[in-house]
Amino acid sequence: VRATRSDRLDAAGLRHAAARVLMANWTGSSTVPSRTLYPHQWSWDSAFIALGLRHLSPRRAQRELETLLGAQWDDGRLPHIVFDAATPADAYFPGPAFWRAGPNSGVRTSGIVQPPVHALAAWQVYRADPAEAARRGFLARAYPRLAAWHRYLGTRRDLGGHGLAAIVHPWESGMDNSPCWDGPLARVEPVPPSCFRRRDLDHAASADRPTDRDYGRYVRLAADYRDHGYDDAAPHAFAVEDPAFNALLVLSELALARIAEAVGADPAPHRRRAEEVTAALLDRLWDAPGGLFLCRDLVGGGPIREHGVAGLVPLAVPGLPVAADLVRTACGERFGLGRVHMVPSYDLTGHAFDPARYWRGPSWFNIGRLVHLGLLEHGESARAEALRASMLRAAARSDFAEYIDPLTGEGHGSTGFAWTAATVLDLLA
Ligand code: 9YW
Repeated sequence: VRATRSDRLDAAGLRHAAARVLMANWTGSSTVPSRTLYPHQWSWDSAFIALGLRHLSPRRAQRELETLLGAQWDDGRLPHIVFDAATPADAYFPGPAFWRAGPNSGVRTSGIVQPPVHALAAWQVYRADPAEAARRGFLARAYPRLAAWHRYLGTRRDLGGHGLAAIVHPWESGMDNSPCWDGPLARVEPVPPSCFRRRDLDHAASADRPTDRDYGRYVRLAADYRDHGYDDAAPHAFAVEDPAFNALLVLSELALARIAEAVGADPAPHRRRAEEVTAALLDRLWDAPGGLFLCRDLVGGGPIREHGVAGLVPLAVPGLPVAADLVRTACGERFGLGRVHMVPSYDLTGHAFDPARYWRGPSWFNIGRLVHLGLLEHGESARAEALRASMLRAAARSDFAEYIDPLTGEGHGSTGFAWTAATVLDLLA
């Protein structure tokens, strides 16, 4: 994909290159985020990938989501990884032998979850080709599974008891080593590095990745959850309400209401739930002085006073009453919208800001797309267009990098990254 390194790449060339990335990462039933770093199916990646794939092949986009939904557990949870049986078990850590998990169908999965982008993706995939979707019964089969997934989040995961879904592991946020987790993680005793062998460092620079100490804590939390049988009622050393996770739940409930209508079910409970989660977001996580949503620590108690990009994601919620404040924060010194490349994952002025290390500063394409949708939703079309141009430029220059340095635009992590390519297709459609 050498041609994509050019700054002057035309839209057709970029679209073609993005399609090539998605085709190269397709396994036959789903798409791997990266051939090197992440050789299985990841939950929220698949939703973003389906949003891009729908422009190439609505049928393949349906299949992507169906493969993930096929790995759903009896309690309704959608696992964050579905392991590809044809890939060597030790290609990724922690692999199937660590999680010892999966639904009764025999598919091997992890036992934690990721943000609920799936109903949102399913609705848009349906709309890309309603006739093909109807022929395959796509929505009718997806609806009960998506509804069960949301029910799981609304019941077993309402650990705070105020209507928000809680995450019980940093990986569940999708923003693994965000500085927002430093405080809550400080209470977790890391397992010694000798207890595991990281595979990510075979494929990426260690300065770009979480530290060994982070990994020791991730492994401890995941092993404890596993050893409690993935029981959400068991004690948790880490439990947090995250604004991005819950904002995506709102968007997905709204999409599920549309899906319900299309399949002849009652949309009202989904609309009601979207309203309830929005109200709880405002009530529990909004920080008016900072103009940003904050994460809330359910174990230590109280808001986590770190400014992560998760706090900007609720901008995508239609009718959000504090949208103007969020736009102001996005354009201010903390996130520098319009002055840096895309949207940084963490406060540019924050004590922990690092432009290269994963979720501690770098800009990510899936998040950029959500902020872009939020700007469009709230009538900020000029800013949305500038962000879109920044994303297309960054993807082209970085060979579809996993993430980029917000200060220089330089790519980091793996290249040929699936949701980067999918987001490009979505932005060019
Ligand atoms: C890991 C696959 C996943 C993403 C996450 C990202 C990373 C897995 O990769 O987590 O091994 O650290 O943080 O958002 O879904 O792309």
